[in-house]
Amino acid sequence: MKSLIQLLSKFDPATGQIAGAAATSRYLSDLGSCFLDTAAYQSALQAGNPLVYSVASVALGSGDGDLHYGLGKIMPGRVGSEYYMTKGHFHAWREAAELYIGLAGEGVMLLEEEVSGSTQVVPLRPCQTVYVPGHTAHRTINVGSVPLTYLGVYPAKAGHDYGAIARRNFSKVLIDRNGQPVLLDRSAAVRS
Ligand code: S6P
Ligand code: ZN
Repeated sequence: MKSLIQLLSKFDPATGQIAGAAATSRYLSDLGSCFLDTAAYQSALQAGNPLVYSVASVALGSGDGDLHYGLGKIMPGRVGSEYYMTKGHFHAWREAAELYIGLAGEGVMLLEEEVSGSTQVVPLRPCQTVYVPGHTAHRTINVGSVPLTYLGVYPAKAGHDYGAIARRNFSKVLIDRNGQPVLLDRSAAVRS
């Protein structure tokens, strides 16, 4: 049996930390291939290199039936008219689904199915869950004015595949138009 300290975790949505868990921080300079407006990205970087998001992860076991989970915290902000967001990934083990649980703030999940390329935008808010099926790239976006925090629970063997998204990015972008998030085709957004 695992010890109580392993079975129980204490997390703080305000700080984005889980007691005793390692955290990964992503700064603006880590997200070069994510944003549509490269000029806005370069000028934002010249002004500084802010923290865009952090993820504290708990990875207790590695067996087929084990679960890992993470606490994500995405800061409010924009690059040009695009909101701060995560890099986004497929799971390396494509069958792996994931459950997101909204804790604070106002977010959106951008889902893109690998084979069909079909896209869905699903709100991520406190006391709401978003089920991310397998074979689906997922990116989390803060469309609000306060930090967005959430838990993501996934099979231990899910892994992360960032490569496919780094090469071609998501086919859709979520743009702030007059204070409202609007979904556009990436190709159309480039021209607009
Ligand atoms: C892991 C899960 C989340 C993300 C986190 C950051 O499967 O989906 O914990 O790792 O939202 O996103 P990303 O794309 O930088 O890993
Ligand atoms: Zn994931």
